[in-house]
Amino acid sequence: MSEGKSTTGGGAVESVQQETRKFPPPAGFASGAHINSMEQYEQMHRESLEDPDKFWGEKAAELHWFKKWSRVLEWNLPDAKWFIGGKLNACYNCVDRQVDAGQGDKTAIVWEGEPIENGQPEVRNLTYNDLKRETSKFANVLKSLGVKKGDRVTLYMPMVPELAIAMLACARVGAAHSIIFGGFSASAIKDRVEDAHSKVIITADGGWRRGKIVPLKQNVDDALEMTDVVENVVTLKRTDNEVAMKAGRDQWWHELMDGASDDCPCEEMDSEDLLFILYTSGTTGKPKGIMHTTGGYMVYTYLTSKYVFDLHPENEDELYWCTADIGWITGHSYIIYGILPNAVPTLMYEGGPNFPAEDRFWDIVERHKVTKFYTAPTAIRAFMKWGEEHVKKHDLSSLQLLGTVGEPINPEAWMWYHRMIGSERCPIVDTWWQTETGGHMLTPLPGATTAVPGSATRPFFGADVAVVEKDGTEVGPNESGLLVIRKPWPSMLRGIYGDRQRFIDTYWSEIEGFYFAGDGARKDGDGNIWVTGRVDDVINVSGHRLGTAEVESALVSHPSVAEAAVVGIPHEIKGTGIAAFVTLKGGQEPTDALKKELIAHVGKEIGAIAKPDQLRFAEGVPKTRSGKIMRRLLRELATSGEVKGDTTTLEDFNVIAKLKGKDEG
Ligand code: 6R9
Repeated sequence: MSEGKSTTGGGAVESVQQETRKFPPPAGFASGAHINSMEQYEQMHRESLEDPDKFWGEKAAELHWFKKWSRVLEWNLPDAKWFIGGKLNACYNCVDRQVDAGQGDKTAIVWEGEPIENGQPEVRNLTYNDLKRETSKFANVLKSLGVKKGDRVTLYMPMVPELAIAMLACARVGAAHSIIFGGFSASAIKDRVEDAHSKVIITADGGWRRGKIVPLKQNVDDALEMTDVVENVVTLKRTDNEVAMKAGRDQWWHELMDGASDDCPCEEMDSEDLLFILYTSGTTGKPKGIMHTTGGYMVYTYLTSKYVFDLHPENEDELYWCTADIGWITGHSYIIYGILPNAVPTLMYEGGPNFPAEDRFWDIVERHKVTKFYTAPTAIRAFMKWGEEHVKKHDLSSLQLLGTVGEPINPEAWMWYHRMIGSERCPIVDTWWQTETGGHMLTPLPGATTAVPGSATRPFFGADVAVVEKDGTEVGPNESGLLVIRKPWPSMLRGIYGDRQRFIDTYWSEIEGFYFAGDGARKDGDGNIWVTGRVDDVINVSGHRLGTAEVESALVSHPSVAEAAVVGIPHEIKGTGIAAFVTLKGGQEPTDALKKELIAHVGKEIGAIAKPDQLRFAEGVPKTRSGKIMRRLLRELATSGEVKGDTTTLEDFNVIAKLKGKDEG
């Protein structure tokens, strides 16, 4: 199925520069695909940009609307409104619509829990009828707690069906959810509930992760010690560990659900009503609450799911699995909101990829007969490291398509995925997008696009993605530039919650007239785009975004620390690891014990994903004369121990020599 030859060899960056292997859509796949030729893709892409009203009007009509829109798009840079005047409900499109169509008994969610007891995994199937009943009941629970249309509800839950139920119930009553990934700490919860003014939190006693209990309720309790905005906490029993229940504030999920009516019609929401807020890291210490509204987000995630994963509800075997956590945008868009309206069952897995053993994912694929599989490069690299024997134990012949998301995939990992998991017969879709874009922006279409390992290839319909200079002009073939989006697309962010200025400064000020993504890229002679990574102070650790400033402020919040500088460094599995340089306050001793304590402190302040891989003590960090930390020098130092290149803007040349002398990495 493949052609061309490899010229690759070394690390990710080098091999991306030279990649020449090409993988046209497998013939058997293309014939049954929604979009099955490059001509068809190009024509539709052109139409989508030239006449967005017609293109998106037709596509939006594939969803259910209580009231049709009067205009498709209103664009006043940087504000887009889509499907103006249209009324719809996200939960209705995910659930009720399938029930109305006589498909109530069809499986909507296949869930597998982490623990395996007596050799048996815990599995639950939820039909659209089940989801309608449960989301209606929980919607009534939310109402009984005083939640109204327009309120924000925080969800801090494990990957259990009740998380999907809670988010869809929010959509049902018209409240925006703010989901916090279960790996985040108590202070992260506190910051987010305060920023969102969220009066209700839905959590669980715990969640399972690699055989251990994550104490979710305890973290919520700790967070609520620090703030008093939250009035009600609903706790799901999942792990049966002891938790404290505070009278007047805390209630059990099952007790509230017991008495709840299963009748709750979906609220008719305006197309531009807020569907959710999702916090993501930026270049300052404070996370940004990215806002997504209902109509455009639903249409775009529905359509990208349909075409990029080539979903076929008429195929009774179709079973789609995205391994992300719902706490990230990938889980929002491509476990729930984009997939359910396609009436294709979506698999949700609670636990880790290597529990109880390194073959857990492949065991799940085999047992459930997964057809479409979407994961992250960091996971693929971990599987490569764990060894082929774990894969070979399982029959993966049900798989038809593979996807990746989160960071650039190095061609070696792409080839391994293609060969070991896809048996050289499954197309791979490498999808570039962001929390802010809501859905896929660059991606192959599996029945049309010739894939090239390491490139996310072409823009999706409606996406006008370009690689430009600072002045907005396009760079030439193979030249590096900045990745921008030049026209509005339906699922674009509508703002940062409560911070209009930051929205303008971050996305709309760097390159005039265009959305600036924060990534660098180049376009090759064939028109394929290669995303090379962040060009701002955001680092991508295992596909999860972290601001260097966020980690720095966690470090300086420790009483022993005077100053900290954090940089990303290459990491075999995580893609990017974290190196921290720390200056201690006078009188503090740079001991190993303190180093451990500081690393643990970052875990406590942000979450385990933010823990530095290296921590070095320094007498000072190098800065430019204008006071900017010289991250490039620190990166070089942390990576190679050497500092080359231009240091003429350094404030204190001495600092480098001292850092080198004190290398404790
Ligand atoms: C969906 C998601 C966004 C950042 C983005 C970029 C990186 C994501 C990528 C990719 C190269 C891909 N990124 N997918 N880089 N190729 N296929 O990950 O959202 O968490 O907001 O991160 O991730 O750097 O700017 P988010």
